[in-house]
Amino acid sequence: MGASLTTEEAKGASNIGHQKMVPQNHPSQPHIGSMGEYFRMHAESINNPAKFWGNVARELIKWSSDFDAVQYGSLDKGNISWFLGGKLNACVNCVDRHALKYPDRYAIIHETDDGDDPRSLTYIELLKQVSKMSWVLKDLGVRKGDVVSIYMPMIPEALVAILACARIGAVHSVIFAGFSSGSIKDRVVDSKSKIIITSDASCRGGKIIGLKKIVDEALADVHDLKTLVFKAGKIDVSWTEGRDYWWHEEVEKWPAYCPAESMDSEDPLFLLYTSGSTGKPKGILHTTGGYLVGAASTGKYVFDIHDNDRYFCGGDVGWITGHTYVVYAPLLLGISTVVFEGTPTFPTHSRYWEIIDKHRVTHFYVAPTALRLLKRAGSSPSSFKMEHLRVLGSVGEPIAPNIWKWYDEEVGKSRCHVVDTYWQTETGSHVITPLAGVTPTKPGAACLPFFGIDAAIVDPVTGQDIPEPNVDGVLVFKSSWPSMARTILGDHRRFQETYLSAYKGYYFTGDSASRDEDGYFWIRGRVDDVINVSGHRLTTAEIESSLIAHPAVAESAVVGVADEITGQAVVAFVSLKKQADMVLGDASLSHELKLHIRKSIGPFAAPKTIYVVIDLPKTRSGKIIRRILRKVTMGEADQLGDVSTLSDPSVVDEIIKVVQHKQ
Ligand code: 6R9
Repeated sequence: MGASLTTEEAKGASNIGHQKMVPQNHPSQPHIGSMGEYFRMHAESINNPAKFWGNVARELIKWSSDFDAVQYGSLDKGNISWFLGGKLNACVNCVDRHALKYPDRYAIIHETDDGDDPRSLTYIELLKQVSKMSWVLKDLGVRKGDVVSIYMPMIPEALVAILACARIGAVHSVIFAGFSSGSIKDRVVDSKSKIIITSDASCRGGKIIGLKKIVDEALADVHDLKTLVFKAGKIDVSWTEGRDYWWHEEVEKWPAYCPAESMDSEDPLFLLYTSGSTGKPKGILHTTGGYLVGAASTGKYVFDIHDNDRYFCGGDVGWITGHTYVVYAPLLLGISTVVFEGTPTFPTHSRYWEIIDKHRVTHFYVAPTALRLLKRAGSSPSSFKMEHLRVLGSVGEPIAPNIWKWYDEEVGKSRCHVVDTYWQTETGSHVITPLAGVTPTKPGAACLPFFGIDAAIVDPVTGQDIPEPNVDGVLVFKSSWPSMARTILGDHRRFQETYLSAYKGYYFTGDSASRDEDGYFWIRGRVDDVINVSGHRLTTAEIESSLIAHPAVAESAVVGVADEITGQAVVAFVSLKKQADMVLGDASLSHELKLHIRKSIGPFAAPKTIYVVIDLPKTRSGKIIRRILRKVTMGEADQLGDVSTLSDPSVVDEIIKVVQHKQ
């Protein structure tokens, strides 16, 4: 749509919503001067991607050898590549070029759980640490193209590990440190990792969690995999000689500079496992050139990052937000990124605001779930100055207008630009978003497509493009963009089926959205069985398969229901195997099943409620009708709709009784 807007329409857009004057402490004007310029640039990015992205890629990224062609392939064929023939190294782009220019600028500002003993790193220190780690990885047998798993807390060393992989051409696969040993095992086995980098423990919210112990459990029957362990010094760990190596002992052996591997633009940079529509997590693969161009260009234009900015993203490095916007975007642009090990509520509900003041943070980026939690807990950002803040970002789920306003007024003192950025693990970087200081915003809307995104709303059934204003449908993109994922590791067919075949020739986001009279996009939520809990992406299928693995469970069905704090919450229904029914009472069983999920997936996936029922509502062909469960859970048992396909309607009455009894 944006591509076809005329200049007149573009002018009209500047009367939309509210737009802030540039705050007085802004170092310079935004990179883009007007909405007209945004529309012109967007049109060029769609109509002449070779020219547009060729220029952006050469401006923001250092190539050791220029690319021959900007883009090749089509969504239809699933053979996308960008910047063909270009050679570069991601780590050189994030570290070396800045270490040469301003060695003493902070690259990483470390904030520990309790604020004591930070290990912040300047760009030159980061270069030294990354170089040493590169040597260590090579010495442990890691070669270009090998996969390295990283299971670490939010500490500077997690970034050192990531960048060292990039430096030697290894593919990093970060596993969120909240995942259980079973999830780690699935991921290291699927990715054929050579080594897993971890820490003895993590310290969050005043609690110590033994990460190495969880890794030990994961590797109990996985052979030929080494571990490299950073010593945070918090606890004793058990040790397997010949398999386990201490980080501090290994780095000491090596020089402070290691040459970087020259990589092809389309060489893999990283894998990140994400929940898909079946139980098995998918290893989403991103390549080097296009991903970096996406990260750097969104950093520059969406966040309007300028030299000397200090940027704080509260996301975890185990998710895509941490990859692109804790590590890559800020470091590619040579600014300082805050790495926060703790939680927003420890020791007080003011932890974020203290960090923002302490480090003179200019950009703050967080998920609405954290804002909801803090607002409800009575956190008072108004008692903090936060005078350097310019841009406030939101990510991961829709942000309700009242939370948007609280963010804007209380945190931003009505003088910051609020950007609600919509994107996915698969898109690599922002796709629908306002540009800070440029796009007039509307609370709750993700606004307009970023450069290169040819967004459309299609009819979910026919797949027909609905170009008119004021429409609802499914959000798709009509052409590829540099930072889109290239494949699912080992399963390109699944990649094509999931993203490229649902609506032929288009990229299918899996989200429904509407477009208003001004062409603004409002993201509504998933149309598949993905559940978004506190910005963590889960599927009904993965929780169901975990439940079924429990010896007492015969069948299970999981639904996502609205929750005031976490956005959505997991509610599970289980029916039991006959013997189990007699042994266990409901309360202890649902407690046990919650523990079981915590152990098999991770604590964040544990259902809020588990209902033990006699049977699940099914069609005559045996398909579970989750729609009915959702309605019953939401207290709408009187609006079940068409129940004629139910094989045994009395099951529903039983379920209603169980749910009402527990509520
Ligand atoms: C970055 C990230 C992707 C899913 C996505 C959508 C939801 C993300 C959003 C948003 C509304 C926003 N989502 N940002 N919904 N407004 N600004 O979260 O990636 O973990 O892969 O999740 O998150 O449903 O499809 P990921």
